[in-house]
Amino acid sequence: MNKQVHSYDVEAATRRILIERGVTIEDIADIVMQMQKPYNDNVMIEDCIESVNAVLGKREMQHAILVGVELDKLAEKNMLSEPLQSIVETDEGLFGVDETIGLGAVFGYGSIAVTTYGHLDKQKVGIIKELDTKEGNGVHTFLDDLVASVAANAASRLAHRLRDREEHLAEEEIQKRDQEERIG
Ligand SMILES: [Ca+2]
Repeated sequence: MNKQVHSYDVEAATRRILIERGVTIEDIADIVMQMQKPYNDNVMIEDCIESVNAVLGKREMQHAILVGVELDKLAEKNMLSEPLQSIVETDEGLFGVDETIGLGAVFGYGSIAVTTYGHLDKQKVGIIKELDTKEGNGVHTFLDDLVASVAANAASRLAHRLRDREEHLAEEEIQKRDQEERIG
């Protein structure tokens, strides 16, 4: 029988891999802040951090990060087969699988997540830009899109939560909705 991996281990590995690749929760929260500020002047960095943490608790997001970053790491070590090695290593212009993996993980958080992801993909805000331009400093072909995906999900989640709060939904109801979001 195959060994079942505990979800705590998967989440811990996801968090570890982000730190290992130079991306902190705060880096992602800063992007969320920039995305939400124009729509909600009262948004606090703590809200953004909380939202990023919640998104990282989602299995679909964890799996996307683990797959994408693994490919970045293998490319860095020259361990992919050609021609994929060269394509990933050079972040070849027409290679879109990195964007597709990031996009695939934003559907669970609704249309705001999808449009925010598209915006981040074009504008490359904050750490995303740093990763995108980190020439000669490792391969981050997948990581920039995955960070955009986490940030877009966290921004969408936060937008909905802020509205729930405005409408004075009971904290219990907000928590319940959150648990349901986690499935997927
Ligand atoms: Ca990319």
